[in-house]
Amino acid sequence: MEQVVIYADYMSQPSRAVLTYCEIAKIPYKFHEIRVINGDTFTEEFSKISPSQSVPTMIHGNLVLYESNAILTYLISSFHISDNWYPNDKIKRALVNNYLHWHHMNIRFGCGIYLFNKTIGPKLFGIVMKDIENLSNEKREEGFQVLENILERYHYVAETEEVSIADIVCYCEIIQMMLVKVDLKKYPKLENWLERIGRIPEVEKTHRIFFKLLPRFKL
Ligand SMILES: N[C@@H](CCC(=O)N[C@@H](CS)C(=O)NCC(=O)O)C(=O)O
Repeated sequence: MEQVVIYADYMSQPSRAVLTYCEIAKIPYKFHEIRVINGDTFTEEFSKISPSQSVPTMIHGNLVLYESNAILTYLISSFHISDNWYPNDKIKRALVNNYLHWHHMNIRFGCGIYLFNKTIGPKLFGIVMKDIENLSNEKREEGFQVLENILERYHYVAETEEVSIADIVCYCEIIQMMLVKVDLKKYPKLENWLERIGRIPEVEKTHRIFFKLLPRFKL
């Protein structure tokens, strides 16, 4: 089988989700570091690799994917390990997919877009967009409340009783908010879940690298 090639940045939340699953499933992959904050995604060379000029981007044989959740589900179907990460049971899988779709416009918007607007955006484009800041703040609070309600009834964010890739995707996004020291006291179940997911050895491993690289973000 051809080797998986991943273009990613440990500072990028969706990149870390993909890198974490590679660790979990022990997928042998070739890593190319793309530093978003340095404008590496804008280069002509990268535009020939990634149609969206974003990370993560994965190449496997002739296949090129540039959406993290699509990469994750592809890797799972190619390097399947235990069933919990993306269950075969159609109801459980539907619940994981439900989270993966909801994630983009809610947790990703509320956390990732907020941070991009505050950190990389001003560095690369020279502006902070006030409307985006307000909207992402609203989205984040609503999204966290949805997760708090789910976690009152279930162990994991996709309403499953076993950990799934939805938890990895969600964790990578929320932990990035520690850059601006967001207060989660209003969401005790969410805080407890963050601690539990953070203790998964492969999550610890990719986030150790992330925390080491944090000084790259000068907030
Ligand atoms: N929906 C995409 C989002 C990817 C994304 O926003 N990547 C950011 C880094 S976190 C990026 O590459 N930004 C650089 C750019 O767009 O130029 C996914 O989940 O993979």
